[in-house]
Amino acid sequence: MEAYNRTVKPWCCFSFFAFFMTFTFVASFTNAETHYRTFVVQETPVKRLCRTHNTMTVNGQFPGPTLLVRNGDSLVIKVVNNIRYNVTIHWHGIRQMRNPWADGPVFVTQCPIRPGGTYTYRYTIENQEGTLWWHAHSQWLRATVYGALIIYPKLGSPFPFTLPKQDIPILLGEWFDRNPMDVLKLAQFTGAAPNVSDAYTINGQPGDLYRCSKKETVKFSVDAGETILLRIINAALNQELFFAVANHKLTVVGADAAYTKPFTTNVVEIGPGQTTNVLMTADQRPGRYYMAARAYQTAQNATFDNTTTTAIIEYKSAACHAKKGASSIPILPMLPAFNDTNTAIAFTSQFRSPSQRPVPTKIDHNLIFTMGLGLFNCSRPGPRCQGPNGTRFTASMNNVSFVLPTRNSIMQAYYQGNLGIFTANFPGRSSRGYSITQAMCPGHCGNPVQGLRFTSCNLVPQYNSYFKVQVSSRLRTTRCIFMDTISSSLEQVSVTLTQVKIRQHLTFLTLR
Ligand SMILES: [Cu+2]
Repeated sequence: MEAYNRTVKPWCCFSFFAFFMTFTFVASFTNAETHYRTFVVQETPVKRLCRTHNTMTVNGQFPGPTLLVRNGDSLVIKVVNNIRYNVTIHWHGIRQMRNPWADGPVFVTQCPIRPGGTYTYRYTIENQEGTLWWHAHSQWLRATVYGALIIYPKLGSPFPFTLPKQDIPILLGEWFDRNPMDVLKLAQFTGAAPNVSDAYTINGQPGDLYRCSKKETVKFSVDAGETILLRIINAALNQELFFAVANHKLTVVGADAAYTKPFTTNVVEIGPGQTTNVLMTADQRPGRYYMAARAYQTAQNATFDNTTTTAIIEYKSAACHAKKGASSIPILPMLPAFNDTNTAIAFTSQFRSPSQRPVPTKIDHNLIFTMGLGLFNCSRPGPRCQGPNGTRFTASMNNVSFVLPTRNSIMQAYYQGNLGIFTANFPGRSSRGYSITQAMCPGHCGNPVQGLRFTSCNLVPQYNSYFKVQVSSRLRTTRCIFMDTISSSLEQVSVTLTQVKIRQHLTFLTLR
């Protein structure tokens, strides 16, 4: 008791302050949770487009389980491989600060989990909020092995908008009416473009417009006047997509686990890997409205899946209206033309940070990445050269094509100083001159140097070093991207027949 009667002396203040700080520090940690999950990768019968396939899934679910976490939480996910292929899981968009071993690209940050094997991913979410997703990162397993990763703010931290009661992940995918692994294998053998998908899907279902799919079309019930949050994730393998909801405006509030300055749009354009959060108010006549997605495709003469996937937004009061004789056939949204680049650019150019941020002006490194799909000349025509005019398609960056190691992962090799696995001289610009502002590459764009293994370890910047990176697809746009830091995460960028688009951040690039 006596202690309480003492006059407060400065050291007391200090000790109280220290206690307060320690308490706050500990409290901020105790608020964070650790989520333990087991992902069993397994074959599961899945029927789509009238046929049942033994589909690769996680825990028998397609799409896979949704992870719900908070900023600051840790995840411990044990992956058990019960399929006949090697597998890894990538946590798409997670910065993986100090956790590069948990990033997942096969033979880049880790060796694959072999059939029968397990691997436990451990990482912490650091200053990211919004929508991300996870997917397999070995060959084309990601066609069906994927799910949403939703990051809420820390307990007690507010959203920058009122969080609607209905918070709905919308996973857009591509469905192949054959084993996607075989589709890839065939393309890698022939050198020609891989077969296109047979359907797009919303939360795993193609929707009303495809054969044998009507009954399982995904439906969302809404109250008239209510606002819902749609977390749109493009989990398609290669295809950029347009997305819209008939008669309803969408307000973009976030993308790729970052908030954005809100803007309203009729249509969303979204590249593979990207996520876009939109608010939608059910302010139309009670009824049934399709949400729909289809391709945005600019590559000339390239075949693509030109079908349309749908799900239904159904006003709860619409059932009564239907009884009164009103039509219950949903209204389809007007989607832009497949090659409507103006609409795509009008959409993406509206992205702004919610608050003004200083743009770094001191540039330490200036890199120009030219990415595209080249043609590799074969010495003589044959079954392995079935690309245009007896060539093989070869993705390249700065005219260097990438070959995955088979004996070790690049990062392991880097840490072990095993220089036989990679080279550290990846060029900061293309060896050939290109007009990087030209929309299309005139004629033949040159052959990539094939078979060079590279890693950009020599370019790993220190925290806070500034990079100015100009990314140029030889097929479309030029963008400048500033990065305040690059995590040691390695992100695969798919270079396909279409364009490459990188919206927000660029980590490492590996081409297949
Ligand atoms: Cu990814």
